[in-house]
Amino acid sequence: MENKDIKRYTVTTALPYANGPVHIGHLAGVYVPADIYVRYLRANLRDVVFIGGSDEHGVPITIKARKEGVSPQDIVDKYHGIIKKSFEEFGISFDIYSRTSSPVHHQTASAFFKKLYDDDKFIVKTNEQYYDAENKMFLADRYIIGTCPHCGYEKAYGDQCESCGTSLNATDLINPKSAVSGNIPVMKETKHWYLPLDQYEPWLKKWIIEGHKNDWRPNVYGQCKSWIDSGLHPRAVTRDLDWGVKVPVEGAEGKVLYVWFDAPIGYISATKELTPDWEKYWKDKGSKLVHFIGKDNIVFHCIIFPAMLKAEGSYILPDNVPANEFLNLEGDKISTSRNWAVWLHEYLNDFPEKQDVLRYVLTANAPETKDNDFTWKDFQTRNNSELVGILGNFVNRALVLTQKYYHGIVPQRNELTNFDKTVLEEIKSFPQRISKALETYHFREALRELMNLARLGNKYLADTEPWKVVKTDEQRVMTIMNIALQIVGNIAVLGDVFLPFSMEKLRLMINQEKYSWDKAGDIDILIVGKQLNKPSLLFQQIEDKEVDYQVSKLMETKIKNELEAHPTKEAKENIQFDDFTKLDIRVGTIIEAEKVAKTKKLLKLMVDTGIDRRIVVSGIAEYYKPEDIIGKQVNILVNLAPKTLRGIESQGMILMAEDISGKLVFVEPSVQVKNGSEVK
Ligand code: B3M
Ligand code: ZN
Repeated sequence: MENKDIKRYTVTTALPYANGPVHIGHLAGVYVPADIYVRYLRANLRDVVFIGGSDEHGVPITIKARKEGVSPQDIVDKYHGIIKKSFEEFGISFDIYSRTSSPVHHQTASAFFKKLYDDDKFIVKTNEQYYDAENKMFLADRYIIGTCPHCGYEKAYGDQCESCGTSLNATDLINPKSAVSGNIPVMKETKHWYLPLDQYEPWLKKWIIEGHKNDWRPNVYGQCKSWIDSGLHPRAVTRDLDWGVKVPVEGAEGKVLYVWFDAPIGYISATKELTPDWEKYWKDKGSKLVHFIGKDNIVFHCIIFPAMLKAEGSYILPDNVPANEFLNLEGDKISTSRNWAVWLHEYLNDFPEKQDVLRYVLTANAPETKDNDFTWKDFQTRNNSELVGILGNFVNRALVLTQKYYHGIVPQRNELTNFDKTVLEEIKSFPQRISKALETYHFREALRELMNLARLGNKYLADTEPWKVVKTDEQRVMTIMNIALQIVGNIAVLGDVFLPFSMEKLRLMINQEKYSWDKAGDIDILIVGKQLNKPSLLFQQIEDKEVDYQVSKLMETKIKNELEAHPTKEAKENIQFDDFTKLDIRVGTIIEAEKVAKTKKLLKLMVDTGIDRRIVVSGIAEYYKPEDIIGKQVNILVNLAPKTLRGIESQGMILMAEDISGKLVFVEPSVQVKNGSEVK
């Protein structure tokens, strides 16, 4: 990558809504890769600002406040604090973590809108929008839920379908309903300001489709292209809500900026808060703007925000938007509302001081090109066989042997074998290998290269066997240990961008300051005669019981969710004893079973009721195979009027119950009883 013209970097991360804590999906998708990238830039002495903050406006916040019966300000105050702390604890090294409720942001966003307004960049439209008459409110964005016209997902929001990622207008939804009351909305007239995205289409085509075909990730480029190809339309940038940045023009009382208009401006406001020199990071052509986001935010960062910046006129545009796909958890989509997540604050409670383990696993398994799955088993394996088994093991062997043979003093290199020379050359190649991957946003590959350096160390020790040679050739062992230590010293420099907590520990062990990458690849990074400190283990094994506990926590959540999805029905109206005795329920045995042809759900059963043998058609084929239920005792209602199903007369009904997943299960007598025995 040619970086000669780039003087500085502006790196932003999506501003999470301050309506809940953050989980591993956030870290994996956005914050860990961004942090690695920024640590890499800093280690290469580049001028960089790393911007983060909470998104505190929009319907996600007000819906949460409504649910909890508190004010939106209460909600954002609470979660901004929790989120900020989680990021700090995981070493996400923001230069500033701000919030969009800050006065600087309100001024900045307001001024941005005003400039576009004054420059006539908006169109004004009055039209009818969905309105909840009972609650006297317009139903913007997530206040309206309905079926996505593109993928059929039934809980798509008025501004976006979270299932297929399409950005929507409320009127696109099929069967729209108010998220507040469930009511069917009415239409009511209102006036709004629109950004005419259609006018930016030719420019966007040139800029993205022609200009970024080769350097943007295929998933990002593909989404943009399909958006542009399907035609862009004016998009409202104001809303009838009372929580947000007030629209600063006449005739806009009771209106605020659309959250997706104000939130990305939050990156600019935060930079302003950080430094009076903010403009050079946003307006100087020599600055490179990079947005780290998740895939559901692509359209906003690649189309809408750039169009806003272009309309304003004085800003640079994003150079790249390395969006990740999603991380699933144990095979299921991460979901805040279903509590299907690993929350960062809970992780640190259960695995104190293991931030780097999570950073490592989430990078090694990063959803860079497709959705990936986080499993606790994989977490354990990667820790035990990679961090402990490869990296920790190599460093420990090198340092322990140095203590043992030389009281921790770096020995000199003597005569070099060809193998030594190749290994020394290879050490020199690693900075370039890792840097090439990082400059092009291939974080998994970069981490793999770091591990390859540790693998090289392990192989070098295994092949040279200093513990054997020490008995016969002391000169040789000095050389071997010197070379192994140069690998350790290089790991400490290169590894710092990925594993900052462990590399700080390692630097203490080897008495090494935090070098820039100028030092990386140096094969005399640990100089002869240097005194090293006593080593301790960099990583610890994670035991089965620790991950089993995590899995059991998730299983509890799953059961709880399923119970909630199938709430117990209320008792029916009372009946008299006589009504009950009219039911003739007997114990019978299934003696034959077969599928009813051309149906999915029906089984034809022959039941010995003790009274007779009769045919019953039962809707359980999805849950049971015929061969598995022959011989089973069941409860059967024998005096139900016969009914013909698919041409078969069904004479009775088998009693079933529903398990938590909704599956029908037999209600059987607890011991074998005589067929025909009455159930009463
Ligand atoms: N708050 C959406 C999200 O959390 C939104 C990102 C804003 S980035 C400017 O996914
Ligand atoms: Zn959809």
